[in-house]
Amino acid sequence: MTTSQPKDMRSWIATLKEAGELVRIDKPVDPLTQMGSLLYQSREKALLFENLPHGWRSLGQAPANVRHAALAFGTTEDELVPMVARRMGTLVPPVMVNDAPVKDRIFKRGEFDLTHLPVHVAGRQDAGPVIGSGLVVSKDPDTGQRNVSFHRLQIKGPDKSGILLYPRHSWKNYAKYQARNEPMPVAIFIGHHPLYYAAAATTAAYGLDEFEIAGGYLGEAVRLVKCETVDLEVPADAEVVLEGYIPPHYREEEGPFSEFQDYYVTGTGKNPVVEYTCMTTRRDAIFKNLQNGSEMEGCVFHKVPMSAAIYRRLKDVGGGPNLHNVMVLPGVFGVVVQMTPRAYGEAKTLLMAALSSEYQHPKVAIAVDPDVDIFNPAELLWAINTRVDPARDVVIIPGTHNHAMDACLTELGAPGTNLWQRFGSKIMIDATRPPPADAEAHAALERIRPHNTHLRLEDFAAADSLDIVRALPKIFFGSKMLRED
Ligand SMILES: Cc1cc2nc3c(=O)[nH]c(=O)nc-3n(C[C@H](O)[C@H](O)[C@H](O)COP(=O)(O)O)c2cc1C
Ligand SMILES: [Mn+2]
Repeated sequence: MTTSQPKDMRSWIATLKEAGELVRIDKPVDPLTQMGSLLYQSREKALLFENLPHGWRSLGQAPANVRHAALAFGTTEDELVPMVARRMGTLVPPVMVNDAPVKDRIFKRGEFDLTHLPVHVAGRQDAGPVIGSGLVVSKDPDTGQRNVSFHRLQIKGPDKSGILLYPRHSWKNYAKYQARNEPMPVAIFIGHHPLYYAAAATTAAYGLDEFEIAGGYLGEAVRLVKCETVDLEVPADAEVVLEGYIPPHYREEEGPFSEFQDYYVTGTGKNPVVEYTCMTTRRDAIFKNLQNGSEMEGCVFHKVPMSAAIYRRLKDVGGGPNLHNVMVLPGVFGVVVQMTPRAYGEAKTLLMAALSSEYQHPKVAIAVDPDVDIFNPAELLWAINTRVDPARDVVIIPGTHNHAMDACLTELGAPGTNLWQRFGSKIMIDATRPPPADAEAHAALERIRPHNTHLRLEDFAAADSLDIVRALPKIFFGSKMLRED
């Protein structure tokens, strides 16, 4: 029997390299003062830092954008969200294994020092280095059900970090431990195939194991191994694992931190800490740095699963609309729904569902037709400018529960407490054309296009102009229109 190599960060680096999407950085880089600037600049390509303090290498901006995410899922940008939405419904249970590369090196308390990891400081006002790439495994103490999610971990010493627990599943688990006055065991893995990260960023039902979602995304069962000092399981093919406990009823100042919406202060305050008991790594472990900020790597992990979860929800609204695509917008509080309405008002029905899914983020929901490129914000503004009668097509819902990290809204309570929330409003913008069923009204908003959309400039350009033409961004006639011709 032949066993294929499991998907891990090594196979992902090879995929990026082969696709011409990886830039090697061989000069020394200081994570505390330099790495954040380099990550911030690299919006197109992944970076492999090969010369970091204490002999570390590290991968960052991988995925740097939705194009990279499509590469990780083995599909195209256009097909990505519908495909992830389908895979989200396929759960593959993990398997327990004994051969675990992540156990090559085992360091007990006193033998490791978190300040020697190449953890970077992302932005000018950040309180210090923060692990942004740690996926936190915890369990519900009543049922033993596992949860995996992202949590920022501000380094506070050789074996201590802060942790921001947004009121969702890990917080719920922690609250149960805290009510028993017991510490919550956690295991944190750093560095793996990006579909593990996509699974951890998927908000599903409480009690659903994100490793089963990861198995569905990967098309193979996740290989798990037992931890050394806590009663939890972690992926055998990760690069680094940290084990420890979150003590009950204990808080310390944490933040500010460069966050996903491009602001520093959200979440800052008295937050819990993690006390670490063990670190295990691969023999030649590669670290993973992950920078947040609008349109940075962190946003890609928000965008893809969130768009897919909303797509999955919308596809059955009202008995099966003509839904084409869904994409979360920069800043992560907006979402665009691409559809062909069957009836007047149907777009608003879908927008209401988009604003109330598994995810708390969406505050702005916009519906557009398939002739609008949803990956290009200029196209969205065009649709809003030319297809919206504000009095008819814009609806504001006041007094809603919004995302607690939405800095422009009123904050109630404080991070680390049960009342923490933002109280605000939501907006729907129907920027679709009249439905095709009303042929005349539909035709009045037919978008111009040239006679022939499969002609390519490069087939006509002179030889000495070819390099110029090839370096141009893809000319947009509407990607769907190009395919129709
Ligand atoms: C890059 C990134 C960073 C995140 N950082 C945090 C964080 O610091 N704290 C937090 O509570 N959630 C954070 N999240 C959100 C959760 O990990 C994510 O929404 C996940 O789906 C929540 O898991 P749950 O539904 O199992 O609670 C982050 C998400 C991403 C994509
Ligand atoms: Mn969960």
